[in-house]
Amino acid sequence: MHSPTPRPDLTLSPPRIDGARLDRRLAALAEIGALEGGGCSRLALTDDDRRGRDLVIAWMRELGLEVTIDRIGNVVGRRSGRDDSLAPVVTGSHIDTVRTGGPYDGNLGVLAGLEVVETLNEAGITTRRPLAVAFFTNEEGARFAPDMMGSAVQQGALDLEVALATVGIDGRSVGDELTRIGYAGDAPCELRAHAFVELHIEQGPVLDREGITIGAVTGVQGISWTEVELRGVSNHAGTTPMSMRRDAGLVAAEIAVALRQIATELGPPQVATVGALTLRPNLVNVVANHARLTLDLRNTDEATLQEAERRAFAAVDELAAREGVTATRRSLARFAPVPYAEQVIAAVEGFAGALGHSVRRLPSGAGHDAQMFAPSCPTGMIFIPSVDGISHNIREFSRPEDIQAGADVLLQTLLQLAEG
Ligand code: HGY
Ligand code: MN
Ligand code: MN
Repeated sequence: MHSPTPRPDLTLSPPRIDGARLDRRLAALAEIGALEGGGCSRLALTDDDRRGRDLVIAWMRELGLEVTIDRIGNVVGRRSGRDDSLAPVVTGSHIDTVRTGGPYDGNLGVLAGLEVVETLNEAGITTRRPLAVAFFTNEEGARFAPDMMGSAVQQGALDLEVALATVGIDGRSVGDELTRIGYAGDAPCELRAHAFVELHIEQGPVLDREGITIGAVTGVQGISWTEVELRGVSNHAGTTPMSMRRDAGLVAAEIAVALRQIATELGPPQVATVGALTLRPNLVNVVANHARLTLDLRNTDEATLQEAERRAFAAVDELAAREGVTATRRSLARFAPVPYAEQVIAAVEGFAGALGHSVRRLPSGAGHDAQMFAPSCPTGMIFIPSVDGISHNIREFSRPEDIQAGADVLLQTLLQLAEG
């Protein structure tokens, strides 16, 4: 599935990024929220997220970018072009992580954007259009659902007040936490881009398994997140006959098994995950009277994703009724599949080839901030391999040579778009 030979009309601009400098910034940012044994944890709007934000903004200012912070806490560093009346070409990603985060998920896209800026500064290149490097609030959605929250608000896919009122898994609201960490900005949430390109690790096994360096991402699969609450009856684990139980813990476990069965029946690319599960009272000798669990369903095809939801919700209702447990559902996030622009996909493919890298097209299994820009401007993503396909895991790793390759393709793609 390697790419066709480079298109003749793709001329490479001279500069190349400084991969060692980019690696140093990645390592420095990964120090913030560093975990024992590697990886980092910077859940959105925590003190560690604030420290990460402060560091990246300091770098933005060192590079001469004009920094703005909007009302949902998105940070945009803008670099002037020859004609500042034109809409900017934007790149970026996120610097919040999951609890078991690696150093590259999101961070690579933001810091590669800064590396592009520093490379252009050194080369004395001023693009026709302004460039902007952004990081978006709460891309992960692990503390506050939905994911891609900041970019969704900025691009008009989520109401600002709804987002600010969102209460997270620890009972605090987005608005309160933004204020607490000092990132409740005053700029309006309305960045309009001429085009948007995001560099990101694949977070899956495809490129690594096929030995391919660059992914020209064709789009993002649909995402459905649902919170399920189960209410049963707590009782003594020793004295209560099995026939008399209303065991919320049992039903939660059966739902997890049912989800795996649904994904197996529908076949790839359907995926289904129960990622969060808490029982109450969560004691060895008490039948659980309450369970909270989350359902994460994804598919590249909207109709199949809806079928997966139908089967999952039916399973929740049937399994709960069989055990005499009540079930309630609440949607946490719902995004339809998003296609990226052929113009950008082809540019990524062409520049990867022109730079001598193997490249293939593939969809994204993970959600990304880029998908929020796709409805309003030409948008695309560049993937580099995740070794062993590992991500959302402290063992997440991408090779320096692949980081160099991805950032060079980003530079070339941004330069082409910024002259358009
Ligand atoms: O869940 C996702 O797809 C992303 O990591 N927010
Ligand atoms: Mn990410
Ligand atoms: Mn992630």
